[in-house]
Parts: sequence; structure tokens; C-alpha cells
Amino acid sequence: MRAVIAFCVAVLPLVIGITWNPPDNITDFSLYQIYPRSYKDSDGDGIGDLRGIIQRLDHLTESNVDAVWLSPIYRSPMVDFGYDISNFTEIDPIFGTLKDFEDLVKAAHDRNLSLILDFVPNHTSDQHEWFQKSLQGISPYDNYYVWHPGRMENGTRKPPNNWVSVMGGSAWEWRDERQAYYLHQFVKQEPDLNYSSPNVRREMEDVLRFWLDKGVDGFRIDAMKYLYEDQRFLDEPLSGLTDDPNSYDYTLKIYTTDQQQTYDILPTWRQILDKYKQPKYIFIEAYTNTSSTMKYYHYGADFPFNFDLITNLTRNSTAADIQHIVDSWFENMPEGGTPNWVLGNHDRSRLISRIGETRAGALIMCLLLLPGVSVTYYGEEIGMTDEYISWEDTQDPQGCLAGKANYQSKSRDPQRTPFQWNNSVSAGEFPTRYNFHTAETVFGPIAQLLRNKFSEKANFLLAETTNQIENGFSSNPHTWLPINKNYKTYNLAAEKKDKNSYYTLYEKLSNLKKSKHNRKWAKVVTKVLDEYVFAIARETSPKYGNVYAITNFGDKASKVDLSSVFDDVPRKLNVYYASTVSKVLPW
Ligand SMILES: *[C@@H]1O[C@H](CO)[C@@H](O)[C@H](O)[C@H]1NC(C)=O
Ligand SMILES: *[C@@H]1O[C@H](CO)[C@@H](O)[C@H](O)[C@H]1NC(C)=O
Ligand SMILES: *[C@@H]1O[C@H](CO)[C@@H](O)[C@H](O)[C@H]1NC(C)=O
Ligand SMILES: *[C@@H]1O[C@H](CO)[C@@H](O)[C@H](O)[C@H]1NC(C)=O
Ligand SMILES: *[C@@H]1O[C@H](CO)[C@@H](O)[C@H](O)[C@H]1NC(C)=O
Ligand SMILES: *[C@@H]1O[C@H](CO)[C@@H](O)[C@H](O)[C@H]1NC(C)=O
Ligand SMILES: *[C@@H]1O[C@H](CO)[C@@H](O)[C@H](O)[C@H]1NC(C)=O
Ligand SMILES: *[C@@H]1O[C@H](CO)[C@@H](O)[C@H](O)[C@H]1NC(C)=O
Ligand SMILES: *[C@@H]1O[C@H](CO)[C@@H](O)[C@H](O)[C@H]1NC(C)=O
Ligand SMILES: CC(=O)N[C@H]1CO[C@H](CO)[C@@H](O)[C@@H]1O
Ligand SMILES: [Ca+2]
Ligand SMILES: [Ca+2]
Repeated sequence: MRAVIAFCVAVLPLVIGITWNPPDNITDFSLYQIYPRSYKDSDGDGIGDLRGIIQRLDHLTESNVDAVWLSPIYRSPMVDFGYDISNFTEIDPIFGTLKDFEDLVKAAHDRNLSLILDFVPNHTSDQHEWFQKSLQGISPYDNYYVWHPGRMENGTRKPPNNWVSVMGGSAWEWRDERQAYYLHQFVKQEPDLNYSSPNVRREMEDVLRFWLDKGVDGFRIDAMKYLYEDQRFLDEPLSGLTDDPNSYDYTLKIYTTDQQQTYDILPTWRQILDKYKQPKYIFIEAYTNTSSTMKYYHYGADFPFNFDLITNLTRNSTAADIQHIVDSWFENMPEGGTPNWVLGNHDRSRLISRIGETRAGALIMCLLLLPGVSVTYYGEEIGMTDEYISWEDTQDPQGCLAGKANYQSKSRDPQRTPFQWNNSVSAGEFPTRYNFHTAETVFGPIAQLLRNKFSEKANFLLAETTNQIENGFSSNPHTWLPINKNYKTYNLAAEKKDKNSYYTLYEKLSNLKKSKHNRKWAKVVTKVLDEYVFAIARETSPKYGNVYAITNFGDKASKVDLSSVFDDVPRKLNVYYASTVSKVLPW
């Protein structure tokens, strides 16, 4: 790592200007997002699962994680990899069983890890029983979705209006069975629920209770801003950004996102959570403007995710840009709110691939040393990068729908590859290791699996297995997405042994976040030291001294003078952690 990352604990207390003063009861923890298909495969089908997560919970506690959020694990045809749910209270067999889930809750709680589920209220799968009944007009399911007869234009039936789906194309799909269009803000296999129906609201409340009764600690709510649509079904105004009526950018979303009723429903969910003895959390996903985002704080969310460090940071952002992004959250957040910081998720190019390795290290430092909740996307702690995925291997519907020529700009597969646990088993090692056993005993489980999956080709594939790489994710070389080719350098086992590795940086800083010191840190001050050097000071109690995090987002080493921006900087600082350029000179 080339960045100047010096972290200093001052010996003396000092008085500095207040930028933000956290409340005493601030929620300050580390949240980790697991994309279950890619975390750990326990049964050799090449897809991660719940038993796999149980096997690797220790990695989370070692990485100072406090809460785990699982992307959807419910019954699903997997058209949108689990965001298209056909039964909200069943576990998809790919991931395991309800018993596995109960074991996971217990195993997590035994380790003091909170378990957060993804709640996907906007839509169901078109395979959901409700939709199938709605199609047939069976009461009360007939009103569960947003149906509209459309409009007649010169004798031709047209969709009700110009609304566009997030994935592109009209948000309306005709069904002969109902002689009507249904609304889908995402793929057409994801019909939007009708939240004007009291039955729908009740059903979804039951879903929340079902999982709360199973012991989950809260929900991350998916795609919240799309929940309600304006019931007049008017055309949305054109944005002027594109002439293509099939592009999501074609219209301004005044009727399909951020509707007031979307906020009004949140307190009813909050009430349900608050009936439980243990604290329960609500985190909101809504990529929207600042005021609409902040509004969720007032309606019962612990916080809406802060995506500003993803959306507003580029490879050439300066220290002033970063300061602006950080400060603006503090300035706009209501009093008593919990700040939070997100650097990546399953929809966005991975941190390093997006902004480069130098800045990634510096940002991890900001992530873990700013107060509030840090959000880590699986693999971010070991510096995983996007992997090139060929058209043939492409899985993401957003990529597939874009076609061979354009899939690379749309597909989210590159940031969803399997976790890189180790650099296990290189070519040729397998046969030598297992030669002494009969194929049946050693390859028994694998052979059976391959036979099921590939029938008569089993022997051929069995031979192939022996020459394949493995990275500790799966015993099956045919993982659902290929493993990133850089797994030999970037893997947890190797990085644990390397004191200059990305994981070591992450581990040290997360230790600090979790330490008692952190609980005492109060005021936060952000400063720009030169064009690319950004500093965060945290004032602590006199007993613990002050803390300075100095990050260099530039490509060159930089010499900076802390006393030029902070008051009363002591002449001596203890360096807690520094990247390779680490000299702290007395002045
Ligand atoms: C913290 O306390 C304030 C004031 O009592 C309250 O408004 C706020 O909801 C509390 N926040 C949390 C996260 O408990
Ligand atoms: C969901 O699955 C559960 C358990 O299999 C079943 O009892 C329930 O009826 C299903 N719900 C729907 C709406 O299909
Ligand atoms: C979990 O937290 C409780 C209460 O804070 C504590 O007593 C216990 O030792 C913790 N257990 C582990 C495994 O950290
Ligand atoms: C309907 O047909 C008339 C005459 O052919 C044409 O002028 C008009 O533009 C059409 N309207 C629409 C909405 O297509
Ligand atoms: C939604 O449900 C309400 C209440 O059942 C019903 O009056 C309304 O027509 C439904 N809306 C649509 C668009 O189907
Ligand atoms: C943010 O979005 C809301 C809802 O679309 C809109 O009413 C508001 O004017 C927007 N605020 C800004 C500052 O653009
Ligand atoms: C900064 O980088 C972004 C892309 O990362 C680019 O669009 C923009 O033009 C760059 N700005 C400058 C001033 O170089
Ligand atoms: C992020 O960028 C958008 C679009 O340029 C801008 O409106 C917004 O104010 C920026 N937010 C922050 C926190 O910098
Ligand atoms: C890598 O992980 C796998 C699965 O846990 C394990 O079987 C293997 O021994 C590990 N390899 C190394 C070199 O640690
Ligand atoms: C970040 C995130 O979870 N995005 C999801 C939003 O909702 C759509 C539809 O449910 C998913 O496709 C995205 O992955
Ligand atoms: Ca599996
Ligand atoms: Ca909706």
C-alpha cells in the first residue's frame, strides 16, 4: 500500500473545534453483508449456503463484526438471485432448511453476533402463490398487485403510462389471464405488491413477526423508495437525459419513488419490532436525494444507508471532496441519529476496482474510525476486486438482459464472486493426496453429486476435478461464478500471515473501533491538510488522549503538519498503525 496512513494516539488531551458531537447512546458497531451464494459452500454444489456461513462465523468475530446482514435466503426461482421471492417464510433449498437457519441464529447469538435479514417488501416473484391467485382474480389476492387495464390509443391497447422499470423497458406487463397489465419496477418476474391493500400490509407484517419469532435482530429493507406509487397512474415528466423511452433515465420519478405513504408505513413496522424485548434494527436501502434519505430517520429507521462514499467519490476526488461528503452526512442527519458509512455492496463495483488500491486503504480507515455503523461487504476486508466474467459465465439478469454487447456495463457478477479463503490445492495435488484410497470412499460424495448433476459425464468431470483449483470456498471446482483469479495473492489465509496485507489493516482498525477507547471518543473534527491528505480527529476523555486518523488519497507521499490545522497537538504521538510511508516527525 502506497498511501500515508498514519494513525496516532496523542498522549495529552486537547481542545479542538466541534464538528459533530455523538450522543452518549450512539449505536456504534460493525455490520457485515454476506452474499450467501458466495460466502462458503458446505455441501459441494458450488453455491454458498447457511451451513457454510455457520462454519465460517469465526471469521466474523475475528474481524470484529457485531452484526451480519444476509442478502435474501428465501424460496426463490432465482431470476434475480433471491430478490424475487416465491415464499417469504421458507428457506430456499439451495441455502438449506429452516432448521439450518435456526442453527445459524443460535450459532450467531452464541458469539454475540446479531443476525439481520433482508426484507424485500416491494414485490414478490411471479411464482408466488399470491400472484398466481391474483392472476386468476381470486379474492382477496386479486388486489394484492398493481393491476391496470391500460389505455386505448387508436384502437390499440397500450400500457397505462410511460413508467420505466429499473432494469429497462416498460414497467408494465400484460397478462391475458387478467386482461390487464401489472406493475413491476424491477424485472417482469418481480410484480410490485399493492400496499393500498390492507391484506398485503397484514401479510407483510406477519412475515416480519415470523422471522422476529425465530430470533432475528432486525431487517435491512430492500428498495424501500419504490414501495408506493401514485394511484392516479399519470405519465412521469421526461428527464431530457435520453430519448430512449426504454431507459430508466427517460423519466423523472415523481410518481414511482419517494412517495409520502412509503414513509408512513415505516412506523407500523417499527411498532412490531419494538414489541420484542431485545433491541431490533431497521436499516433502509434507498438511493435517493439527501432530504428524502434523511427523512427515514424520522419515521423509525435506525438509519438509511449512507451511499455517498460510493456514489460521490471518484479516483480523482481530493481531500476537500472527501471532507464535504463526510461532513454533509453529519450536517444533514437529524439530532440523535446514528451515522453510517458504506463502501460497497452486491450492486456496485468493488471498492478497489472502483477507486484504486491506494484510496481503498485510506477509505477503510475512514470507514472504521468515523463514529457510528461501518458496513463491510463480504471480501472487502481482504481487498477482493471485481473479476472479469465472460458472457458465457454471466448469471446476473441485469447482465443477461443487456445482451452480449453490453452485459459488462450492466452485470453485477464481477463483484459477487466466491470469498477467497485460502490458496488451497493447486493443480496435481489432489491425485497424489488421494491415490491410496479407493475412488468410492474419497470421491464418494463428490462423485454422487456429479452424477446427479451431469449424469453420464461423471467420470470425465471426476477426472477434471482432480486438476482443478480450490480456494477453500467449495470442494466443487464448478462454482456458481468463477473464483477471482487473484485468489492466490488475495486470500484470507495468506493475508493473515502478512503484516502489510489489506486484512491486517482491516483487522487492526476494526480492533480499534471495537475497543473501549472508541466508546470514549466523542467529538469528531475533519480537516484538509493538503490537496489529497484528509484527517479525522476524535477527541477522547483526558485519560485516553486524542486520536488522529491521517489519510492520503493521492499517489505521492506527502509531508503534513498536524499543528497547522489542529490546536495543541502534542509534540509526541504514538503511532498505532501506518502503511509503508510511516514517519511521524516531531516538530
Ligand atoms: C438516544 O437518546 C435520544 C435522547 O434521549 C433519543 O432521542 C434517541 O432515540 C436515542 N437513540 C438511540 C439509538 O437509542
Ligand atoms: C410458504 O411456505 C410455508 C412452509 O412451507 C407454507 O406453510 C405456506 O403456506 C407458504 N406460503 C405461501 C403463501 O405459499
Ligand atoms: C456476549 O455478551 C455478553 C453480555 O455482554 C457477555 O457476557 C458474553 O461474555 C459475550 N460472549 C461472547 C462469546 O463474547
Ligand atoms: C391516432 O391516429 C391518428 C390518425 O391516424 C394520428 O394522427 C394520431 O397521432 C394517432 N394517435 C396516437 C396517440 O397514436
Ligand atoms: C389496491 O388495493 C386496494 C384495496 O384492496 C384496491 O382498492 C385498489 O384498487 C388496488 N389497486 C390496484 C392498482 O389494484
Ligand atoms: C428530493 O426528492 C424529493 C422527492 O422526490 C423532492 O420532493 C425534493 O424536492 C428533492 N430535494 C432536493 C433537494 O432535490
Ligand atoms: C474524475 O474522475 C471521473 C471518473 O472517475 C471523471 O468522470 C472526471 O472527469 C474526473 N475529473 C477530473 C477533474 O479529472
Ligand atoms: C453527491 O452528488 C450529487 C450529484 O452530483 C449531489 O447532488 C450531492 O449533493 C452530492 N452529495 C454529497 C454528500 O456530496
Ligand atoms: C483451504 O480450505 C479448505 C476448506 O476449508 C481446506 O480443506 C484446506 O485444507 C485449506 N487449505 C489450506 C492450504 O489451508
Ligand atoms: C443494493 C440492493 O440490495 N439492491 C437490490 C434492490 O432491489 C432489487 C430488486 O429487489 C435487487 O435487484 C437489487 O439487488
Ligand atoms: Ca451449497
Ligand atoms: Ca412498489
